[in-house]
Amino acid sequence: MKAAELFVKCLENEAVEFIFGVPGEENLDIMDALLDSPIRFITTRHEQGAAFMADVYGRLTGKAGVCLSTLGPGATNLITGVADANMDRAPVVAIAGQGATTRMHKESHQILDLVNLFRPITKYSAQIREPDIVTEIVRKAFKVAQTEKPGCCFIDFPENIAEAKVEEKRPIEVQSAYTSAPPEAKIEEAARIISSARCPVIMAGNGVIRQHACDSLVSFAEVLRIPVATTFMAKGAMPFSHELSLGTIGLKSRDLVSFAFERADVVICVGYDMVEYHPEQWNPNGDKIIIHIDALPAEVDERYIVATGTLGDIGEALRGIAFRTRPKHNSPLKPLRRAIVEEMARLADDQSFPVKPQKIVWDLRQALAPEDIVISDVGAHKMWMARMYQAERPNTCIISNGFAAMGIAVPGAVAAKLAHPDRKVVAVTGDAGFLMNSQEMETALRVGTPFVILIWNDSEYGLITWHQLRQFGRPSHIAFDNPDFVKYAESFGAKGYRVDKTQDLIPTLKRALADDTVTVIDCPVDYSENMKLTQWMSKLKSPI
Ligand SMILES: Cc1ncc(C[n+]2csc(CCOP(=O)(O)OP(=O)(O)O)c2C)c(N)n1
Ligand SMILES: [Mg+2]
Repeated sequence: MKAAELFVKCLENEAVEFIFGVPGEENLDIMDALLDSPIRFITTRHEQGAAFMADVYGRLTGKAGVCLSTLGPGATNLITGVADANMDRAPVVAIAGQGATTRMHKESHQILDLVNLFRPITKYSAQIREPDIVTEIVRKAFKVAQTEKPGCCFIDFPENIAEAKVEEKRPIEVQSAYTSAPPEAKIEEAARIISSARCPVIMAGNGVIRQHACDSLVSFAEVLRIPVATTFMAKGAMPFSHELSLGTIGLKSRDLVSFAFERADVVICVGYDMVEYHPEQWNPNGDKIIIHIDALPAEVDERYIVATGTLGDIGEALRGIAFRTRPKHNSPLKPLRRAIVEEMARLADDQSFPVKPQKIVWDLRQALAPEDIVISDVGAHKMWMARMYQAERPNTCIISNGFAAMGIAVPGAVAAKLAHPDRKVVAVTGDAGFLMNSQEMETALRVGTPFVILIWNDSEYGLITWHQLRQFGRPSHIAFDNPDFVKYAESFGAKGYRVDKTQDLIPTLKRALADDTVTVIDCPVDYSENMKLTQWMSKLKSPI
């Protein structure tokens, strides 16, 4: 058999369902071998789209998403999505074709040293130099990508190796690395600290979702009566409707939830990655007693000096600590929840136009069921979604907050619909981020993944305007013109709607969700609320 055929067998052995990618000259043998495989190839319109699809598929399923490109420019186009997956801890295996090993030592058409190019944005980057090592490289890439903390692995596959004959052999058996239970002594120590805490609070990060420890988190909070704030990427780890939920933390300004951290003496960080929300933001004086509950040791940071920690299975740790801790009767943080819930609903009935961000988020929540999935792009809209979207279940509000790359929402929605065909999917995006990967609407229509794209239209790089106004009081080079998004959608064969008055938003969302095709909703947004929020936050008084 050819090495390319063995390679595809190895992917089947890893239970790969989809490969997202763009075919090229240097991956001809893989593309041909895929014709005889049950793996579904999703042909995308840009390699960045393919990488974002693999990224979101990996994040939603815990199984590595797979993307594929050709060498040189195809591979460099993968980079943003690969870096995003790696920093957001999404398991991904990225594969690129490569020129023959007989021309790699010299200046040669489209050849780049891809293994080194991908090294800083992956956990493992390797070239298949011999047909014989296909099985080991593929197994290693999947194992490393899927092991805590997950991330991206890169495989460079030269064309002459792909077409070379290889002795028929079996792929290596799939074994997942086992996460051990944390040591008893550390559990005892954590329980001791929490028992004597005056005002503990929990910061839940994406590790809780990755390790399927959400139920354990909720029981832990309930048994010990400790309120929980989630990071952007942990939205839904604790249902927002739960009386112990304080919603989401992560804005760089002091929001209501920040008061919980100002007041707390002990912060219990569970599955928390500081790439999302720097400790400087919530522990400026470095005086919090920090308990670190995660699979791996904490990153070094001046403001994250750990009092104790448990390494290993998060669910086991939470159950063990809850069992040994003396619960408090009432948290002093309780009144904070009331203020947070009130703030969420403050503009629920606002009918002004353009639509206020708070109202868009509110109406979107009303239009969707708890298990439906929204994927936010990156911009001011992401801040509002993170702050105000009430997620009830894990992995129902996907936000990129490690690398935070614009352009993820539309391709991400394709992957979400493929991973969960039974749920509704909405891509929430700015007008700028939308046009970065809007070509994947064609992919979505061709492969049959209906979803709604909700564009917050401000004809600006809104988040950057917000930062500029805050820092310098005047905007610099942030305005642009948009195409007619309705006609643009229609030109793809998708459906387009424009929201002309705020009352129309909910009915339009409902109609679009029922359309069973790709739909675009052009929704004008009133971003004067951004600076109003900044001013409101600067005057905020603690309700506790
Ligand atoms: C690929 C990429 N380029 C640039 C940025 C920096 N950036 C973050 S948000 C933003 C503006 C986003 O504009 P838009 O998509 O219209 O969303 P809005 O802020 O208006 O809601 C920019 C330029 C980024 N995060 N990712
Ligand atoms: Mg915008």
